[in-house]
Amino acid sequence: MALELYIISGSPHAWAVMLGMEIKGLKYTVRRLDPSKKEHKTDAYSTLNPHGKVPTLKHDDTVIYESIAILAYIDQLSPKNSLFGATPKKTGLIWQRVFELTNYLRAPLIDDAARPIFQGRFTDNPAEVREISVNAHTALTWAENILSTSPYLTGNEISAADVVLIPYLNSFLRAAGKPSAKLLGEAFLPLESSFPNLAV
Ligand SMILES: N[C@@H](CCC(=O)N[C@@H](CS)C(=O)NCC(=O)O)C(=O)O
Repeated sequence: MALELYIISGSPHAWAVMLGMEIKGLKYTVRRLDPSKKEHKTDAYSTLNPHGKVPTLKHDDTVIYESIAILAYIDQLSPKNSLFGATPKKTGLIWQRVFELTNYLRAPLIDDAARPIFQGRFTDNPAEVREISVNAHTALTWAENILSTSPYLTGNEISAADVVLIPYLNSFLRAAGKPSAKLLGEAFLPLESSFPNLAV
């Protein structure tokens, strides 16, 4: 069985799948696309992913895109370290957390902060930075509170929820450390001081 994963360097959604692959102990080949050459917008790639986004997984004749769908797919390829839980209660909680992350944490951390910073279009208006900072703070406080009572987002074992959270958090922190985001960075860095449970 040949697993090929199409990624763009720095993509948090691709990182989530790569992290999932490691946790599941799966071997795979990385196909890195160069966004400066628009390799993710070619006709050939659009036959794999019509949205022109990464990640996309090719497994022999099967093609899956959307990072969380890929995580669900690879979870069934190996019994090692279940990502989506083995009981109704666990599975329900994991999916609840995954949706909470994509609905309430992704926009403040990635869409409104990390992506504009990396793309060189982050605002330098202090009032706007303040709003972005407050929203990111609210999102991270939600995760911090959960992690103050258990080591992972759904209990004592790592799950798909943590696999989704970790790349969002790391992408946000990497962006917040950039000189162009100094004002934002000051509110979050170092993470050990602002969110100690997220930092471990
Ligand atoms: N919902 C999608 C999001 C994928 C996504 O936004 N990928 C970004 C990289 S993190 C991308 O391909 N960006 C390139 C573009 O939009 O041109 C998923 O979870 O896979």
